[in-house]
Amino acid sequence: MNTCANPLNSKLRWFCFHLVCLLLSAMLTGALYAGQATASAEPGDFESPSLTKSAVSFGDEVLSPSYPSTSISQALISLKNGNFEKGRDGSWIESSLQGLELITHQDDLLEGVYPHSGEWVAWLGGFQDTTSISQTVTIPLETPRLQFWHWVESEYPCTINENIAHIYLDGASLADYELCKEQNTDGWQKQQLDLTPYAGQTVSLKFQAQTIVFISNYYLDDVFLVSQEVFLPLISR
Ligand SMILES: [Ca+2]
Repeated sequence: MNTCANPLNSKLRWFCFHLVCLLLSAMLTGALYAGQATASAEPGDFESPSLTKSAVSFGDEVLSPSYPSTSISQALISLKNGNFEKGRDGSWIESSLQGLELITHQDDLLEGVYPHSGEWVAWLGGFQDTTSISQTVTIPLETPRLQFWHWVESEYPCTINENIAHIYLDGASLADYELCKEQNTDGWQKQQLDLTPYAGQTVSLKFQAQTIVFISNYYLDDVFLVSQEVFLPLISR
């Protein structure tokens, strides 16, 4: 016997109506949660965006992270033509007492030397020359660290070789690197300099190499402004 169908029992009809509504509501809610559970299990959702290097635009240049990471969070901002891949586009002011062109395509590099990225680098140094590249840059509050890759190459010992590279900010020396045999990097080496005192300011950044007597080479590539590296724990399911 169908008690709910009894037209004489209004209370039972009222109860049956609400029971059906509750059942329908429960079924609908279950379907929604089932959909969410399926979505959260998609493989691409494992890595949070905060766990990858973030790409940031500067001028007309937008850089994508060149390598994946699940444990480091770091913002990167390129200087204008910071990877030199636009060639000699005027972003950098070049200077050489010998009149050399410093932003160089890989076809014109010495044998065994190659770019850190792409096909272009800045090649400072040489023989009895003072070479430099410079540009004006605003140091963001969020990324107050100068990061660049350099390659020191010389065949002459430091005892007889006074060749040196300087990094200048508004004419003040930030760092010096001896350009002599014992300081050879044997390839690309990452450097970072803290520019926090200059955060928010617009300054002139200059890389300079002085070669007094002997030949020394100083290569640069991938000049960035970066945030402090933050190491995050890996997420496990
Ligand atoms: Ca490059």
